[in-house]
Amino acid sequence: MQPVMLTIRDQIAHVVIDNPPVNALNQSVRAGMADAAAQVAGNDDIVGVVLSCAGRTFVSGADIRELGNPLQPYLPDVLAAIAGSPVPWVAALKGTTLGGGLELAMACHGRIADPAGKMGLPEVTLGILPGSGGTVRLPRLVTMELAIAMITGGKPIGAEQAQEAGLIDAVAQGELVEAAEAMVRSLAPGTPLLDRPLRSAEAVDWQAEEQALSRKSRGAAAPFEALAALRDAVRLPADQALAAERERFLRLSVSDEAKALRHIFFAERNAGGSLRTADATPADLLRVGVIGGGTMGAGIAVALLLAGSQVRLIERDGAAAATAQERVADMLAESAKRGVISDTERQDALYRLGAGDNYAVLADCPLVIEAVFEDMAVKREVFARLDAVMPADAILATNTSYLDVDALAEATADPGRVLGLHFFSPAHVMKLLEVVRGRTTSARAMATAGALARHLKKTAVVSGVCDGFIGNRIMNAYRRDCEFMLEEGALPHQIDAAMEGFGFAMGIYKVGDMSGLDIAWAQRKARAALRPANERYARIADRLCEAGRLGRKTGKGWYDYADGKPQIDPEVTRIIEEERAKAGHVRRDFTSSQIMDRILSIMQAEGQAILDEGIAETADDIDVVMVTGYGFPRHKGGPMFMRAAALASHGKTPEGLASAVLE
Ligand code: T1G
Repeated sequence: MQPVMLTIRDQIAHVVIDNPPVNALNQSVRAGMADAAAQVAGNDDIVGVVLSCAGRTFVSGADIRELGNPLQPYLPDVLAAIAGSPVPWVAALKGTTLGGGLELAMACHGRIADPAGKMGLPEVTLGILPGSGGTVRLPRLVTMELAIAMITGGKPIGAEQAQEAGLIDAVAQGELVEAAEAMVRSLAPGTPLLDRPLRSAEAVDWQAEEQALSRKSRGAAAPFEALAALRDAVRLPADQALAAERERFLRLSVSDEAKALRHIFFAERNAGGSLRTADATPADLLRVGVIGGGTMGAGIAVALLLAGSQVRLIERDGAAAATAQERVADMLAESAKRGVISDTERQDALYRLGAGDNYAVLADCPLVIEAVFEDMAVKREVFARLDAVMPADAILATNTSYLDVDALAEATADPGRVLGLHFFSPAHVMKLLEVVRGRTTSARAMATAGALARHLKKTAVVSGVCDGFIGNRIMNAYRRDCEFMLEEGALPHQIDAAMEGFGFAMGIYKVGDMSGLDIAWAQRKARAALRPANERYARIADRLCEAGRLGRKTGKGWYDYADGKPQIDPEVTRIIEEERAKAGHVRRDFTSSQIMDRILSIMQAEGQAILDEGIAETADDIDVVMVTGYGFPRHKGGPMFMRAAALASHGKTPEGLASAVLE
């Protein structure tokens, strides 16, 4: 089928792009559009063109699979033909008009959008910048200030704001294509967009914009290139600015950053492969039980409520249930305050919540998620009670970050219906979900986890059972090695600075202080007896905890927080030096790149072990876990991607990873 169709009705050409799922501008769409523009130019009967799309959305951008491999016809040439058309084109925008899609719309002479439409230039999130006139056309429609925000930040805006700002001419009240047709018939010829002046460009403080980007970008290059392209739009005539933008675009599309971001774009969409192929009917998610209303349980309840489920929240007694209910209400109020939901949605969500202490009410929930205290004995008791009340086909999930899901499953009458769900805190905000498949977890339990992830709009990855699953196991491995580096001569702030310089939002010691050092301490104590006597073990973290330094909550941890901010503490340095001496190490200096090389190689070795043991399904899934759940910089693509890229640059073939984006 042709991806671009042209039909003429009453002297109006209707050009329709039909390239599911998101009408990406691949080579055949570009060829079809070039053809349509030529047909329009060659037909004197046509007085105007309405450009629209089949399916749920207008064009959501260039085809990401073709980036870095430009094929003719090129988009800028197609857009120049449309902009220079003898008759006006009006773009009818619905769904998400993104990237090259918005550039296409801006090359048209009028734009009208569905009220729910969203428009943006998200190219920086793919390590590139708009490559077909976006940086030159957008600041002629909207103020330079908004153009900078949209292009360097990548976030789309809604139809109403787009109209107020000047990006579109109207929001359609009735049927979109009909409204577009009425617009094209009434459009008066105006000055071509590229001949118009920039809007409010003189008001911009470019240096301040650059400084603001430095604070946000965590070392990514594309936002700075995008800002520079916008500055070119001020300094250069439009045709030269277009050429300069194209040069930047072509250079960036083959950069390591762009390859890494394309890798993670597709890795996220392919994550949790076996959840999608599980051959069974998932449990219904209309009513879900949650046991435990602490931070985690309440967050899970909020996530479910926001997705439209009814939630039965169970606590150990009436008073605890009331507190849990309040916690959920507070979280919902916070979401409403931040504008994530409306007040009506907040009320509606609360209305679907029931809290109490009677397990019997769970009997009509096809799925129950337990999120009580992280202790095997406590969880076993909960599962025994669930066994007694739940119908035989209900699925029982445990929210755990460490515990042995198989051991818990064995404590129930039907281990097949048990699985682990590792949510990340706050559970209604964080996108990642580790689905832990036990030895005996059934296909139906897996299908239910897949349905739950889609329901909650989370990125789910499947993990086998092991200590810490994928994410915490890798984090524990490199945290342990960081302590060895402390023993050998590094200091906490140097390790944090190296990680932050690499692109982590926060180094491991600041993160530790924020979440508290006591949980990991309790785990180390619990496992002390199992540790082989000859295994290397650094006692520094234990010494801090023994001294009452449990992190921010006690005012001291790896840093001192006396004045709110993390300060280097000589007491910590002294403890490190004492432990270094005891371990018999001679102090040596570490550079930031030596620190990062070590952290990355530990992450990669542990990641490989996780793959070899069959704990993770793919190396890409490991990258998704580290990027979405553990602060690994997205623009580096994840530890396994970096390893594969390094191997490929030495002429070695990476095993099954990211090969599509490495050439
Ligand atoms: N190219 C190729 N495939 C794409 C695609 C794209 N641009 N966008 C989505 N897909 C696939 C995706 O892999 C998935 O496939 C399916 O469509 C549904 O996506 C010249 C250079 C549009 C908001 O950055 O933000 O234009 O997994 O699961 O949640 O200057 O996809 O089903 O096989 O995400 O409803 C700029 C990226 C490109 C938009 C829809 N455009 N896409 O979200 O579904 S660069 C973007 C999105 C550019 C110009 C430059 C989202 C979405 P599969 P989905 P969704």
